[in-house]
Amino acid sequence: MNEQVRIIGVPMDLGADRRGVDMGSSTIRYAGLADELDALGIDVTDAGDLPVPRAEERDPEAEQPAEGEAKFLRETADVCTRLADEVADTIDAGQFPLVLGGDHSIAIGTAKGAARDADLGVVWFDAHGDFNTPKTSPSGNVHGMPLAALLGIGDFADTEWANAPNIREENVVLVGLRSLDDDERRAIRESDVTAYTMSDIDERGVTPVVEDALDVATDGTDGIHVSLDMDWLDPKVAPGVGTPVRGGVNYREAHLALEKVAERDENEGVLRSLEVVEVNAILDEHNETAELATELAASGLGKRIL
Ligand code: 5AB
Ligand code: MN
Ligand code: MN
Ligand code: MN
Repeated sequence: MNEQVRIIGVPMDLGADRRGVDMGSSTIRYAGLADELDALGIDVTDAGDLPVPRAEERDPEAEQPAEGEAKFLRETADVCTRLADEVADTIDAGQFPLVLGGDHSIAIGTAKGAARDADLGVVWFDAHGDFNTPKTSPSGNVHGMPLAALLGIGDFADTEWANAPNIREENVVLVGLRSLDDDERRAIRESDVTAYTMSDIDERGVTPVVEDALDVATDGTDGIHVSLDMDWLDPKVAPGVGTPVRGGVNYREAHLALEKVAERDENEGVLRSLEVVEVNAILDEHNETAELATELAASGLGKRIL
């Protein structure tokens, strides 16, 4: 593990239909992230939050997206372009980027930045596939599209700000799926990404599934990005998310998964970036989802019980 961590907040909610996810980075900081990492002997700097336009600031006369178009795509492109630069600069400076969302659309920027001068594997902990394109999306919300965007699927093929040629489908793994749209399911099946559902975790247990995921993501790559959507967890332990789906991993399974990431990184130095997204402060109960996000980041960065 890199001993120097740079926290980058992205108070983005334009990619989701719900307000409240823009406060995610504040609530995770408030839950004590810096102290938690400090206690691990990590040298923490906080870059603060990237500027993100608010939905209300938009010119009401501006054109609304038509059917088959994504909402706020231009604003999302601007934020993700800045974030990608910030992440790439952080890695160049010998620091480790820990990105706090915001909604999951920001993963386009994080992973694009981490893949700038490296072949990157991606481990995506999520209830959802995030594999929609503007054409297939039932909502138009970009937080349901970031993986398709990074892989240049459909209309995303020509989007320079999103399509990341250094990320190969063969090195992308989804873990914990339990809610897919029909076209999205088809697109995942047709692609070369690896997808583990909650049933795989139920049958095999979380450890072998995560170990397999890490094998896929690290195979022939220079490093991996781990993207943690808090709706990966069961809503009973992580109620503060905008798109909860029953039947997710429990508290201990989530910790175990992130501990496996840290263990692999300790042995092989594979982790290039980590992000935690989709914490919704308005829907949370006593900040418990933000606290859990903080704990899981610490587990991923090497916190051990003994
Ligand atoms: B999240 C849905 N598939 O595209 C869509 O939370 C939900 O980043 C997307 O995983 C959930 O709107 C996006 C219905
Ligand atoms: Mn999700
Ligand atoms: Mn997601
Ligand atoms: Mn969500």
